[in-house]
Amino acid sequence: MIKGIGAIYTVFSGDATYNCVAQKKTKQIAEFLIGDEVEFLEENGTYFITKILARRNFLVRPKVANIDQLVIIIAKLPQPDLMLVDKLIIYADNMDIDTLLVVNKSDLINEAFVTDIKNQYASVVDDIIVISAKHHLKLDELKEHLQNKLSVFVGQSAVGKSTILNALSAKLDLEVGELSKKTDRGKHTTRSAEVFELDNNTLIVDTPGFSLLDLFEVEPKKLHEYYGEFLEFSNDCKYRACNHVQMLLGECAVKRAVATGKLNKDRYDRYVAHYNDIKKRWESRYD
Ligand SMILES: Nc1nc2c(ncn2[C@@H]2O[C@H](COP(=O)(O)OP(=O)(O)OP(=O)(O)O)[C@@H](O)[C@H]2O)c(=O)[nH]1
Ligand SMILES: [Mg+2]
Ligand SMILES: [Zn+2]
Repeated sequence: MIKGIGAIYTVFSGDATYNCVAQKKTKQIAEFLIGDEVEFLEENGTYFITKILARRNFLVRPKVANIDQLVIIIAKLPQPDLMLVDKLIIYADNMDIDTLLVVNKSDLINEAFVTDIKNQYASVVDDIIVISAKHHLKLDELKEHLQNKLSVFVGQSAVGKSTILNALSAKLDLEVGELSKKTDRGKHTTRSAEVFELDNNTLIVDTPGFSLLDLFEVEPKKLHEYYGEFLEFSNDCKYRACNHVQMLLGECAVKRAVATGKLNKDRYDRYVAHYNDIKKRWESRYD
């Protein structure tokens, strides 16, 4: 896995790092992205990258490839925008990236908040952890999840993305912002995405706000496929192509599961809102 700076690329291989240069030929083939898996060889004391291996996924902005996990960070304040969390999970799912949901600022929350988040997301994301960056609580657990991976931190402004990074590494001193007293919202302190190396082979991209989201939009009739928790019920819907929105309770097993508390109602209600939203946009675009 590489981390590039200028014309020198740091390549992590096993426990060692190598400073490599691109072979002329390789350079012509493609541009390197952080996270690229490469082959390299040594010639007279210089290491040359000879090949970029196929990418599992990549982002254009920031330029990273082979992302292992999206670390979605929320807190009680700023008030979580769970529709945004839902969209990030869909985005990750589509790119085949794992998801870790981090509830930060545990010093400010009560049990009920955590229980609600777990009810909504336990079956949807790969893992949920509760930490406090400010008070250094459960950071070891977070570290374990990050080890030997390329992670991208995302979340609303002021949830504590940069604070977490500072807490994870004594080397870092990133700028952190306050919540606006008037609106209880963040001030977009981090301006551009940047990659940090915690250990060999452990890379983290800190991002501002939500620049990722505009890149991908699901087709309305496929949206339900991204709500994994619906799956065990949807086979019992009367119609195969049921979208779990317009159908009656008697026809839609997903709706019945919501009514009987087997599926989380908040998640389902946001699904309906999301569905109607993209449907409207698709219709105005293609009609
Ligand atoms: N109480 C408490 N406050 C925290 C915690 N973690 C971060 N904060 C505070 O949250 C505020 C925002 O933190 P940042 O790290 O700047 O948030 P960010 O997500 O990087 O925000 P942007 O860069 O704007 O996207 C700061 O005032 C931090 O001190 C925590 O665990 N507990
Ligand atoms: Mg920040
Ligand atoms: Zn249905």
